[in-house]
Amino acid sequence: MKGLNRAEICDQNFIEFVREWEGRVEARPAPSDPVLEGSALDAGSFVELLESQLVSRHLDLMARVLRVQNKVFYTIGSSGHEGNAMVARLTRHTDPAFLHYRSGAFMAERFRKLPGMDPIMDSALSFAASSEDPASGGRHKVWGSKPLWVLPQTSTIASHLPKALGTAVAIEQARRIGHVSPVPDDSIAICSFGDASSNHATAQTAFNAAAWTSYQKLPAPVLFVCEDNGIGISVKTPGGWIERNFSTRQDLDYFYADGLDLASGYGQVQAAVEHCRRTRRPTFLHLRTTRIMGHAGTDFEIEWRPIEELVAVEAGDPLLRSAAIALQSGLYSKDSLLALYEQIRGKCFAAADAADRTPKLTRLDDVIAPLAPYSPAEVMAEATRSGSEDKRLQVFGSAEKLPEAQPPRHLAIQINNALHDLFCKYPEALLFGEDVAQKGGVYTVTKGLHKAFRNSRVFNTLLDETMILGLAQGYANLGMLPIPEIQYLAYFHNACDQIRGEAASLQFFSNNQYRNPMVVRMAGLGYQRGFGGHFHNDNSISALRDIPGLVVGCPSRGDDAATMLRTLAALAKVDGRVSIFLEPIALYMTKDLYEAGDGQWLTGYPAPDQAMVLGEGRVYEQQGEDLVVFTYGNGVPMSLRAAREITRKHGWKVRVVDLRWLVPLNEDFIAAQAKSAKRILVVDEGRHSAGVGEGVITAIAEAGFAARPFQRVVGVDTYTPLAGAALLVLPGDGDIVAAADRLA
Ligand SMILES: Cc1ncc(C[n+]2csc(CCOP(=O)(O)OP(=O)(O)O)c2C)c(N)n1
Ligand SMILES: [Mg+2]
Repeated sequence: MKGLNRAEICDQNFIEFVREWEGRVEARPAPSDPVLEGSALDAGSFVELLESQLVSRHLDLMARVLRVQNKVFYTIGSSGHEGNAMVARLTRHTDPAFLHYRSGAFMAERFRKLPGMDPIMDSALSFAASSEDPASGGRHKVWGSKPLWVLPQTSTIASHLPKALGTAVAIEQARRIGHVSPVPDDSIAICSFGDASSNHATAQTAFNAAAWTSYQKLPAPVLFVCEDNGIGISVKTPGGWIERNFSTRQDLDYFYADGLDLASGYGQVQAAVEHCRRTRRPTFLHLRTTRIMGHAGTDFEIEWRPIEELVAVEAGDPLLRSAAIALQSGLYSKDSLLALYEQIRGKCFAAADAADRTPKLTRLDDVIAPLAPYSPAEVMAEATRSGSEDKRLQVFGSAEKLPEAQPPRHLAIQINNALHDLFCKYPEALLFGEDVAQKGGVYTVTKGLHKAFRNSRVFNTLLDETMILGLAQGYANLGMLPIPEIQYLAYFHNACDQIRGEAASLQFFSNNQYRNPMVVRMAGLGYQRGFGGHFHNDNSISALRDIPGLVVGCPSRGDDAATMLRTLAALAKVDGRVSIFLEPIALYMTKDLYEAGDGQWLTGYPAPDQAMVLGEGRVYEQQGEDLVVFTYGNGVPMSLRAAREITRKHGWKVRVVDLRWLVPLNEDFIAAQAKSAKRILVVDEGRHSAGVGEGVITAIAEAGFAARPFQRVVGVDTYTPLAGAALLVLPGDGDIVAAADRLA
């Protein structure tokens, strides 16, 4: 076999193995009989599983050949993992699946569950980055299918475990809140991953949260499938580690199955699946696999692994074992098996050829179309649609107690009122996070919700932001409206990938077939008097600004908070969007603007038929053209105070523009406001190199107004210190006045 690459050698190995096989042939079993004596697998199922395995293998082989011809753009394969077809066979196509990248055989097998589907052609379209690829529309090679409940996953290993658990929990939660679930009540969530990935923090948090859930006797029907091939790219997993690490965890029920042998593995997989479905307990299936043909087409194992080791691994190819079962059982002769092998190879190449001739993504607009869908009219109609009046009267107490009938109140109260209203309007809304239930949140913003809407809709989670956002994705996957809370902006950062890599990417990578809409509430920004230091006064906004498709709104006053929340919920419902509602902590309780007791930062509660247009800012003193101040959040009241002083000093009419929407920045709105400005000031409480101001300034410059006299007041590139020292690093009223002085 000189001159062959390892893929060609594995291919040859199969053919030679069949040709040279010399075992005893048994009496051919009937389709419903065990394929081999004592096996839980019947002959009919074996025949189909074998075919799924061969489809997967030939897709891999085809990809290796056509990659070099630039007709295929992905070579991470499934070879050695074909045993995962058993998991697909033993579960339903309505069991939501979050799959490892070595899931070719799982997919081929799941494709059988619905008529008229062709796994070979669909995969070929995906490999070829064809715009006709039914999974992602040519955006990525993903395992995904809308009708088959396979939600496409990113390449970030382990990042899908939290949402898989979230989906499992959501299956049960739907029943508790009377939500009509799109999948049957006794569904389970399936989640596969590699042995190396099981060590990842994101995986571990899902295992922990699953156990935490089942320990409390709450259902969490998730099947974690660890496909253990003993290696991660080139790093070996210590022998026995997976069993050692997972077999004795309480509240995570461990099962082992031999994924290299369909005859013995099938009953073992069946036991795990049945256990998960029946007990609704988190189940860990340790599936033995191997890795044939390296990590990917680019991994030339021959360069870094001893040849003896390679040969030994290749000898453990599960398709050789499947071939032996096929021959020994008498279901296939050598000739018929080799004919099947070649027939499937032919189909894969033919599909690849056809896929190569299909259109690719060639227009930018098409590439980004599913990223951030926006239907302004429908969103506004949904945002201004009031919930049931009866429900409101019941929740708020009486017509006199409705929030719009109350005197002006501060931000925290109006957010609280708006959340109560959203809960009246959307029976599928859920609010969860750390301390949000009985306590009503650290700042009492969620006070009363738990009492009014009960534990099934308002609940505390375990302390883990990754898991909070994973749960949110799970609820969203099943059509609920999650409103998770991240207690402080600083603590978003350790879970950021769940939004950046996962939630915000789903519409893009699924060509908008799957959506996980949510409104994430996040308390943040600086200026808390006498409390906190950095982690409670984090002003880092850039981590939110570079997430494609995300919407970030930041209200500075109570009425805006209410109308903005309605729009965010409508964006979720109508367009499936993921958004962040950034609540400036220091303004929660702020009542006064200019002088103590003036009550000028209190606002009335807008009636439920009012909402805010996405991207629209609030303008104070539209006629003010001598100086236009662009700002947001805490910068708004600061700038309004400074404006008074600037008018007194320089006689200028000053306009203050509250951007309100930080992502995406409304560049047209900014340009329109800049156009009539004689001087421009940007007041940005973010950091010098990573705030919002850079975006505002760019918008102004690109609109052609760069020549206007201009100043920026911005935070310093530092962590925020404790107590009074914080005010040294954050912009203050005086800094704004001083900047105006420089402009004068
Ligand atoms: C978070 C993250 N870190 C690193 C990588 C790069 N990477 C891709 S696959 C892989 C190894 C995974 O090994 P394992 O989980 O055992 O799965 P296998 O490939 O063996 O099936 C690594 C390190 C990644 N995709 N995601
Ligand atoms: Mg591995």
